[in-house]
Amino acid sequence: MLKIGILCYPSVGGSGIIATELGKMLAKQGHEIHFITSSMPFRLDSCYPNIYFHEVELNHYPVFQYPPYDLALATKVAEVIDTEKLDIIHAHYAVPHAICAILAKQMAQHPVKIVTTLHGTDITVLGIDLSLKKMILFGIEQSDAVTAVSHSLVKQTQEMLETKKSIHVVYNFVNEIEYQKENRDLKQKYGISSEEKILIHISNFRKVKRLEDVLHTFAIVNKQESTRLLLIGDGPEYGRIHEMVKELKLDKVVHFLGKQKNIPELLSIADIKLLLSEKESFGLVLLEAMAAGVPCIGSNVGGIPEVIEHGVTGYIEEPGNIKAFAARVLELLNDPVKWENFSTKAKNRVIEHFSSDTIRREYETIYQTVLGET
Ligand code: GMT
Repeated sequence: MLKIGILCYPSVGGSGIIATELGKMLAKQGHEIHFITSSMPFRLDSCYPNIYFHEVELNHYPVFQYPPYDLALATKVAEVIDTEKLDIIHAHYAVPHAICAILAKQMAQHPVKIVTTLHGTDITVLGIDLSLKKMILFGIEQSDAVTAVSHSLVKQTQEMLETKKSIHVVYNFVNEIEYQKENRDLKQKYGISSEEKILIHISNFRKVKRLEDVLHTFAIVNKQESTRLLLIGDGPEYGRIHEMVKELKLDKVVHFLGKQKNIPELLSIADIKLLLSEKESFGLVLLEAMAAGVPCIGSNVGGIPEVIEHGVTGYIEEPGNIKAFAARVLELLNDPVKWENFSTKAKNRVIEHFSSDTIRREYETIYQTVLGET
């Protein structure tokens, strides 16, 4: 059994969810898991006997103009490597986590291997910034193994950073059982009648998610079909989108639910999931919807086509093509037999291609390979 340190963003977000759920699964297999983060990962919601949490505390010495989080993290990681005799550090994101892991490895006495998982934003957003490019490249090249969550992200990383480093694709996954949870009463609780169909969008409301396209798509659909739109999440675009809803006179049919923990239950009342982003390395929310049997409509960018099987579990259209998105939504809403078929195939696709056990084993194999155990 291995001793694994996990570095991730503990807040809501796909990478934090993947890191935490992976840690929980590895712990179930008997590995000892050490989360080293700024606060308790939000999915670490009950007691797990072989999961440990090490909080990174900031130094507030007056000599620092800003408390240096990255240095505090590296110091803490080095301390945990030595005290717990860690075998592996699994860093989610090249910057800052892989960089901190590399620094920690140099400070620690105990030998450790570094596995870095790229989740997208470090390449598609930070990678474009020339001042960070060299550091991201350093983080990738100094890691003992690097994984990315889609083939598209591997290609983009290799092209953008001009690196020959081998990057393994390890897809994201969901806990399939969790997404079987149903709460049909929720529809009534939100004042939605049983005849009305529900479109759902879940994100951190960043510009890259193109929420205005979600709204405009919904506006076209709502003119023809009695529908509601659930917007789940919060972020920089929240205020602007709220204004747009008022301007479009959709405030009675668009529900802003903010950040929610009970995603599986909300998905159980949804009919279509929309993810119309400009950039998306994978789209974990699509997988969550598919696991709950909700057909997805997404934009043809990044890793989305690796998740949605076009014409089988959902549809993919060019980003910004609102008319095409709306036509696809109406096509599915107006054909219950097709909808049912897509729903079943979506669930099956999750089990066949994104099963949590398979993905956990893939990560275990990578750990064993870097440790020279295979
Ligand atoms: O989508 C976000 O803005 C959050 C970000 C994160 O770090 O959690 O998501 C990225 O990682 C997820 C987990 O691997 C992927 O499912 C998302 O597609 C990816 N987001 C982007 O590439 C924009």
